[in-house]
Amino acid sequence: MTERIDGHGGELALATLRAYGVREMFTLSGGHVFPLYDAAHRTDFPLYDVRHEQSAVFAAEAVAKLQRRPGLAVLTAGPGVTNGISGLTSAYFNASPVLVLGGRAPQFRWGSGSLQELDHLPLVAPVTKHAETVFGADDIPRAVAAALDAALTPHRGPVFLDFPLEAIFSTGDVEVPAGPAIAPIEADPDEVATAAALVAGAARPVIVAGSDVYAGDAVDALRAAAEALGVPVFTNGMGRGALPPEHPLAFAKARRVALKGADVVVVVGTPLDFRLSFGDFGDAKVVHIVDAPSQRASHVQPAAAPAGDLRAILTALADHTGDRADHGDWIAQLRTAEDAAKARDAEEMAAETDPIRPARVYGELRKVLARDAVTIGDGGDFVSYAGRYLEPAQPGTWLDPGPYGCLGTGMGYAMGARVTHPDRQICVLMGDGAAGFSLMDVESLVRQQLPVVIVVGNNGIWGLEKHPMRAMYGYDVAADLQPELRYDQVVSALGGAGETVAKAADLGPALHRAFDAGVPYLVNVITDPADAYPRSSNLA
Ligand SMILES: Cc1ncc(C[n+]2csc(CCOP(=O)(O)OP(=O)(O)O)c2C)c(N)n1
Ligand SMILES: [Mg+2]
Repeated sequence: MTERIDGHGGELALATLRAYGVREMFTLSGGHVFPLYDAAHRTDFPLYDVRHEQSAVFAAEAVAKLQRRPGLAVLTAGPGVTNGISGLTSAYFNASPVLVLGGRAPQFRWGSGSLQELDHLPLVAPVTKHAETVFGADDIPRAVAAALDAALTPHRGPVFLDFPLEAIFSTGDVEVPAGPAIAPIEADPDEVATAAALVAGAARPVIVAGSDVYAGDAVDALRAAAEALGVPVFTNGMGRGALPPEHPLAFAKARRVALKGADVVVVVGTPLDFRLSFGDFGDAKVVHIVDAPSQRASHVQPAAAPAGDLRAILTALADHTGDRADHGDWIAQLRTAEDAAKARDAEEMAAETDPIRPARVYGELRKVLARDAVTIGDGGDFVSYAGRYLEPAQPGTWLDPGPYGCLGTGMGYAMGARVTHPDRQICVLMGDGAAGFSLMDVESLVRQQLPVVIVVGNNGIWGLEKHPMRAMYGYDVAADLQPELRYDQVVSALGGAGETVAKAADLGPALHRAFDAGVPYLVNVITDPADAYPRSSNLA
């Protein structure tokens, strides 16, 4: 059902956004975008404002990632838009359907030197699926709909529109599009059949499932495929939690053993990038299942690469009727490796050291977190440990920055998660370095009554950089922060609360106080600066 709207540019945009399921905007004030605020204000459309535009875009991205629908950030002309570019880029790498609406200096005197007069398009074009300037109010609904269709079409991603001042402030009278109608991409059935036969016939198959499995609402189909073919499943990104940790086919810690021993590796819904040794798994055949042909890797020759609707492809795998090998011994072998690694981790998570090691922080946190808690990682080593020691129990409960690896997502992601889940635990795991990028946005969270818990791993250094630099050069520069800085007092000053913890035994009670606080609460854990996350490549 379409609707005719007679109103200013902001009203026309907002009516279209509503039709596409957008339910809130994240923004930082600027006169160029006032009509969008006016439209929101007059229709009780929730509006959340922040202290740095990066947080607005990250908040919109968290909504997009968690809810699988468009997230909206509204940024003012010039510096508002440029401050949002790291967020847009993260959304691009994460395939998140984020729409950024930008203000823009007036077109009628373009070139005369208006305030904040910048052509944003060349800057955002490389990191968006669609970027357009909309020159007339009447054209706004069409443009918003086209942008959102592009954002929601697999392979998903961010889009950008800007509105010259006179376009958004003037009025139009137009039909508003009805909402998204995204046709699923059908994979080549022969390629799907080849993939299914390869997996079913493999002696030692492994599935690695990533973010697009969740984004494509294919979690149940993944589980069905894994169960039908008896294949162990590892996950990354938003794929984490797709199988509950207690599921007999859910694995996390035996990854190295699995990828080394596998004869067929099925990577679904995530690129063959640095996180997966660029798709090089020795002699194993690679099946790469992607949500759009554009996502096929050019640096690897997979044995099969079906491209299309992930739910349909995985359902076809589950329905495979041909021969299948028994993988019982292989699964048992991996389970032994998994259990051994789990036992080692359990020891580390219980270790009583002084200073506290990050593992213990996660050991204590695991006792406090509910199964549906949303955990957010923003930092270096401290977040690598989070990835290792936390086991998301449900899909859609884990937010990491993704392959762009941008520090500073913390408070924006927290805002988007809190808006998405008003009643769940929201917990940000932050390096002390990362804290510097977004902690001021605690003020936004306090003011708008969006309580979250922040646990800082305070080692007084940019750990993920300091340790590798020392290893490479024998010295390090630009890698130190103030030791034992009271980040909790920063949060208290901004209207939240918090405390510093230096003894392992005090962690548990502090975390309980944090989740009961009802305001943004920062637990500032003084951790061991000598502790370095073991990794093969440290460049980040
Ligand atoms: C915006 C941005 N700047 C710089 C980096 C490079 N970088 C990656 S991890 C890291 C150190 C993070 O330090 P901290 O948050 O304190 O976590 P730690 O490693 O100490 O646990 C840096 C500087 C980055 N990824 N993103
Ligand atoms: Mg640090």
